[in-house]
Amino acid sequence: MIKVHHLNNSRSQRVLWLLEELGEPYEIVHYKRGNPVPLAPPELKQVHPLGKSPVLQDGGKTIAESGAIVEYLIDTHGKGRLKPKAGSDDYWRYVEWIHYAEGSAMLPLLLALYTGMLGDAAAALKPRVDSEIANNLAYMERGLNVRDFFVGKDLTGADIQLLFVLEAAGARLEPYAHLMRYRARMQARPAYKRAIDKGGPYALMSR
Ligand SMILES: N[C@@H](CCC(=O)N[C@@H](CS)C(=O)NCC(=O)O)C(=O)O
Repeated sequence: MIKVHHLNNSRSQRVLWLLEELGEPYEIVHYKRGNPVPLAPPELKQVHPLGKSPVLQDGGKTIAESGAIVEYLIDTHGKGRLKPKAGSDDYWRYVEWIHYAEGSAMLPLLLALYTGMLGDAAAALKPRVDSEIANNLAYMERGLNVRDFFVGKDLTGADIQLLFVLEAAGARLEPYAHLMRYRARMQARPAYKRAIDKGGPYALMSR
């Protein structure tokens, strides 16, 4: 059976949500962030050398990186669902959004989180970090515009990857009406709620 190595308050929420959308049976191995330093416990390094979550195990394979896991699950267990037709324009938009989530959009949000911990020592970086966050949120806002989903007319893996970014943005999302509505709509999906029930309470740190 599929096994998800799940850290509380983390990107592995994406994987649980996706598995619930797919209706695929899975087992969760729970890990808890430390306190006061909210890092992953060392046991995760026994599953994958980086010691990060999510990690997926399926049929003898161990896969890290949420984007790779999302693509793997949709390609091997999706039965054609949750992705556009291979080779179509929508398919390449789907691939682009999936990579964009971790490759571009998360970086300034993580910088805000880390530099925020430095207080005044990081003041010189703040305008650049804030403007890059705004740049990315405005880009996603335009991407959604009149659509219900980031690609096509139905949920895809791109939505699974991007919702976490919008959650990590916290209150910074408020000026973006499409993104605000979209975030609420995705979080109201029954599969998303089942994933929260199984994965445990979920609250992200954001600055
Ligand atoms: N790009 C990776 C990021 C993985 C990652 O950094 N996961 C975080 C949780 S959101 C983690 O495990 N943090 C705990 C730590 O660094 O100790 C992905 O998308 O899976």
